[in-house]
Amino acid sequence: MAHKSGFVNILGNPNVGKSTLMNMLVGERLSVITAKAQTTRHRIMGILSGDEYQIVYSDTPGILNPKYKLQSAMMRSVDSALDDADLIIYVTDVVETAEKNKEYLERILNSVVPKIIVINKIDLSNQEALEALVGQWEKAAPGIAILPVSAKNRFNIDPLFKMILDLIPEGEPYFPKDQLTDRYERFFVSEIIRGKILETYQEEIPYSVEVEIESYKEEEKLVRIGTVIYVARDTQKGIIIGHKGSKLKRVGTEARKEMESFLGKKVFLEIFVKVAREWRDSPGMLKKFGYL
Ligand SMILES: Nc1nc2c(ncn2[C@@H]2O[C@H](COP(=O)(O)OP(=O)(O)OP(=O)(O)O)[C@@H](O)[C@H]2O)c(=O)[nH]1
Ligand SMILES: [Mg+2]
Repeated sequence: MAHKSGFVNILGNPNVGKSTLMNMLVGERLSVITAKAQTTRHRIMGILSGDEYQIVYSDTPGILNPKYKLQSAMMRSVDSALDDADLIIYVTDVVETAEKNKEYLERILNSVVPKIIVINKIDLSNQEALEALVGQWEKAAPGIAILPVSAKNRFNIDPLFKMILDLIPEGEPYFPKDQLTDRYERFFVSEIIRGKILETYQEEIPYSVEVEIESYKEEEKLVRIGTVIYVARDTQKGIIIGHKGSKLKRVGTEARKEMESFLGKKVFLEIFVKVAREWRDSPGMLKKFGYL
């Protein structure tokens, strides 16, 4: 068999399980998963290589109508994933219908790239409801393969992998076969903190936060990591820190533990909180944070 390789880009509305699916397909915890919508802000590649294939998955931010410049930048990374795909996996779930975000869906359906529609979270549904939903999707996307899965329970992930392998083109690998992603460790370390922030704080706070790694020093027995949490308003600083620093301390402890298991080394973690006023609408700050 000739070698196959391709870009398989995972798109869909917020919170449908795109990151969970990519992590399952790659077999590594690359993308942050939380119960909150808009967890993923960047396009993140997860590369799966075998002797005869290389699949370059891209996890992307959920599709939304941008309300500030950060969200516009997030949508540009979704658009870029529409452009360079060899195969698009459109992820939906048993909660939403084909009516949700129809405009963008039309754009995806009209693209010439091969597509698979994955209906995720079927563990939350029943046979009858699922059959009705599959029927809806068959009408909305005639001729396109539809596969119900449960990414969280790894149900139907192997059949999905076989479909993907079947649909990607023949070609040489794009990356060295031992490369897992296009991002450096620093990125994943900052994402671990952002994930903890998403889990710890309510309402606007997690969406107003950006995490920057200021220093990263690998020593023989430990990694020293200096980070800054940026908030968009003065009042948010106190909320992040919490009473006598309690909330931030919890975020720090949990993040450090996860970093240690990710890096396989002890971590010395320092976190500072700074205000970058309305950074989500500031081109300069968005550039500094790697969105532009
Ligand atoms: N019950 C159930 N929950 C799931 C499944 N897959 C993902 N989830 C949950 O759905 C939530 C969102 O998952 P993510 O993978 O972060 O979703 P996403 O599409 O990447 O979200 P954004 O990055 O915000 O667009 C998390 O709480 C997951 O645990 C599944 O198969 N079944
Ligand atoms: Mg995500």
